[in-house]
Amino acid sequence: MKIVQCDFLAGVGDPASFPPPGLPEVAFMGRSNVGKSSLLNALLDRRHLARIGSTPGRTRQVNFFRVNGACLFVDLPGYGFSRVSRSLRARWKDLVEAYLNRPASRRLAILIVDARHPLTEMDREMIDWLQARRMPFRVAANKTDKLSRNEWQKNLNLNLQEIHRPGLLVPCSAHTREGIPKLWAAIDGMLHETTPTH
Ligand SMILES: Nc1nc2c(ncn2[C@@H]2O[C@H](COP(=O)(O)OP(=O)(O)OP(=O)(O)O)[C@@H](O)[C@H]2O)c(=O)[nH]1
Ligand SMILES: [Mg+2]
Repeated sequence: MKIVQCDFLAGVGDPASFPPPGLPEVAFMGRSNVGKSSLLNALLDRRHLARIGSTPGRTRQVNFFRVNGACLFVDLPGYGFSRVSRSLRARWKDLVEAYLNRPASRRLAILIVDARHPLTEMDREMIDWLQARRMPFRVAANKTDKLSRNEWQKNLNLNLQEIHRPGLLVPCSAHTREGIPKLWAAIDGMLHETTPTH
């Protein structure tokens, strides 16, 4: 898709305030600091649309961006950030679950994991959850620029084998833009429903 226009639609901290469902949605989810906002910006070729932080837990709301008037990109707050209170963690869970349970005409989830590490418990829970709900998704293994080819192959074989299925796992870098065309192919597939998205 050629991006002609994208803008911030809403930042929502309360499940009662989500925008009404209508347009297809691409949801960015994953551990805190893994690069969700950075990948969203890279896909849209905008540097500062979604706020990027060096402090984990930067995105605390569900942020909606309208793309070409054709779909919504949804930046979800990250999980697994250890230095937050239990009540904040519970709020996170309520908010993300409410978003995922919200009806959407069509939806693709992009679960972002760290290309350098094994999956976390929460990553696995997210995958199980997406599969149980039959929600189409991709796993974007981000920050590949921090690895040599050999190191990436090693982590892939050692730690990411369980999700290494053709089309599902997309090695990515928001910095070098590796994987961006593959993610776009998945998004376009969802939008046009010409190719299966799961
Ligand atoms: N080297 C490298 N750094 C990255 C990449 N993607 C993101 N980062 C860096 O990782 C840090 C976190 O990026 P964000 O995009 O804010 O991560 P996030 O997942 O949105 O974080 P939260 O909103 O806190 O959950 C920033 O310092 C980014 O510059 C990447 O592909 N390569
Ligand atoms: Mg973020």
